[in-house]
Amino acid sequence: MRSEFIRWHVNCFAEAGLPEAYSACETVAAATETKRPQAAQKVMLWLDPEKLLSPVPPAATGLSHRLRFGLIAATRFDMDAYGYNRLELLGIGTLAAYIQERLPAVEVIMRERIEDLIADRPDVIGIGAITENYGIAIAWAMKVKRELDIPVIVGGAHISLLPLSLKSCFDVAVLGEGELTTVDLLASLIVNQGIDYEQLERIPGLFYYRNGEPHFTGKRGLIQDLDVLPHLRREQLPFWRPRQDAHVFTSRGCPYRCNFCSSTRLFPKYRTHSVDYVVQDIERLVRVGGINHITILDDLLVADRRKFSALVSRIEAKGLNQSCGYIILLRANIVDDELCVLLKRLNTSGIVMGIESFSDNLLRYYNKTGVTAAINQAAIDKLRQHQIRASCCFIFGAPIETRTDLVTTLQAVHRNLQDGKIDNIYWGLLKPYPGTDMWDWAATRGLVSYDTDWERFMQTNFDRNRFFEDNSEFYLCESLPKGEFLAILDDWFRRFSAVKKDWGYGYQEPIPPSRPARSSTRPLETSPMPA
Ligand code: B12
Ligand code: SF4
Repeated sequence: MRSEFIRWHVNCFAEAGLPEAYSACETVAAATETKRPQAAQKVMLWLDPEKLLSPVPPAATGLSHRLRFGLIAATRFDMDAYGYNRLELLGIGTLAAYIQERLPAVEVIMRERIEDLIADRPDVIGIGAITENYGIAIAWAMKVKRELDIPVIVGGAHISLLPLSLKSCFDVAVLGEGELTTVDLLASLIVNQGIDYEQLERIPGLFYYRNGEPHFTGKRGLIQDLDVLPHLRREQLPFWRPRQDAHVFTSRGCPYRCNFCSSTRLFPKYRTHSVDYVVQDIERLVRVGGINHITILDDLLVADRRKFSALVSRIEAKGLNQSCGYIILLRANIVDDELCVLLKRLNTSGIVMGIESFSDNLLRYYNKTGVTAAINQAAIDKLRQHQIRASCCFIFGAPIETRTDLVTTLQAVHRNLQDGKIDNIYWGLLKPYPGTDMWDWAATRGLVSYDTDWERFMQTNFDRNRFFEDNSEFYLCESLPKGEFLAILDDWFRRFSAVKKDWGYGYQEPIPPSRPARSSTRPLETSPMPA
């Protein structure tokens, strides 16, 4: 009788085309065969496709218990010079929306501060982190363990790219795209009334330690059709404040593979939402939310030119480019007249382009396929010709970067600033992000490990004093001594300031070394995990 019941549900999911719920259901089925059949049946009810389509309150399903899932992104509050940490959080937002739709009996609680989340006393907490904030995630998980002693899950870019850095304060890690795996994981937590590692083995996409041994449950397939993801309600997201600008995603992944970038390792296949989906999202923001400025945060929105062109036409047809301006991210080798015309039609107020360097040697080193110094310049010229404001990103301090490479780049930036072709520059030192070739390079030299001080990955405020004082800023360049490198930057950055006062961020005049050291979020824990 019980197996009939299960088969019926499994078929429902298959028919409804819900492969991820199907796999959750399989997990439940396994649990039913072995233990707690009643709990499993309850989950089956929650997963019922009809209820998925119109979520009902748990009371209507006759359930006495909801799983309360606290979800938070590790965030710095001490240093936020550029407001990065204050943007509405789309990553955990997408995850929350999907869980709420697929598991209506799970209550997702999102907070900005860990203290507030703990005060809500959820049953399970999930923490997301990029590398620079992973130390914060560890400190928060330890706090949760101390104060609530409940399961703590970790997800996000850092752990996905470096699972072996998982610490004992986390019970389990969700690797890569989180939606499908987290739904299965929460279903398992409900059925098994906590973490049952034997059951977790059946859920692909997880990583955990058991008896000191690492366990990876296998690769989780990517979501093929991104439109299965519910539209975000931004006003429910942490760090959403009444404002006139918003952020949008239309795709995941990028067809290129620059060697310093981890995006393509995180989302290995390039996939896009349908034009309809994106236009609906934008329309709601503009017409209902009164938004008049949208940053499209895709790694490379215009990678699919045909789709981009269709998107522009639809936005135009609906008049969504009249009261609203857009910012998008570009790559030099795809900039041409046709693209610039599309950008103008979209009412693009500015673009951000990863130039990285004006040295062909370095561009090759970075694996910037299809990009040379001349192509970088041609793209800047073309954008200028079409009067599109360009902010450009640069990376300094590659292992092979010579004085000539560095000066060539800085000279070209200076010239473009003088000619009014670059509006703004963003720059950073090359960092060996986990999952990239640069991580491997640094690891073989003993510069990084699973216990690195993750704060060293902070990009947003280069601290020139730390750069000298305690080696806490990465300096990977092997061709130029630190002092010489910094003297060159100082020299050119002053020249930039003479041309344009607000040419970019992240540069400070030298500060006397007597200044107090900045606070550290270095994890307190010494982990028993293998390094
Ligand atoms: C948009 C973006 C930004 C925006 C952030 C806007 C915002 N409101 O969130 C801005 C421009 C501000 C930004 C800044 C920076 N970014 Co950024 N950014 C991105 C980008 C392009 C998209 C992030 C995103 O929202 N993705 C979409 C969502 C759906 O994915 P997600 O957040 O990873 O979440 C999924 C999973 O990771 C998982 N998940 C996430 N959290 C959790 C939590 C739990 C509990 C679970 C179970 C699962 C889970 O499930 C989610 C759904 O699938 C990514 C690249 C990428 N393609 O992802 C880089 C990326 C995250 N950024 C990166 C970096 C390095 C930075 C900067 C340091 C760059 C700089 N030079 O200053 C700063 C630091 C910002 C900061 N302090 O937080 C790196 C991080 C690498 C790393 N290992 O840490 C990435 C991967 C790009 C790269 N170059 O490699 N960034
Ligand atoms: S083009 Fe941009 S997103 Fe794509 S791999 Fe290069 S740096 Fe990463």
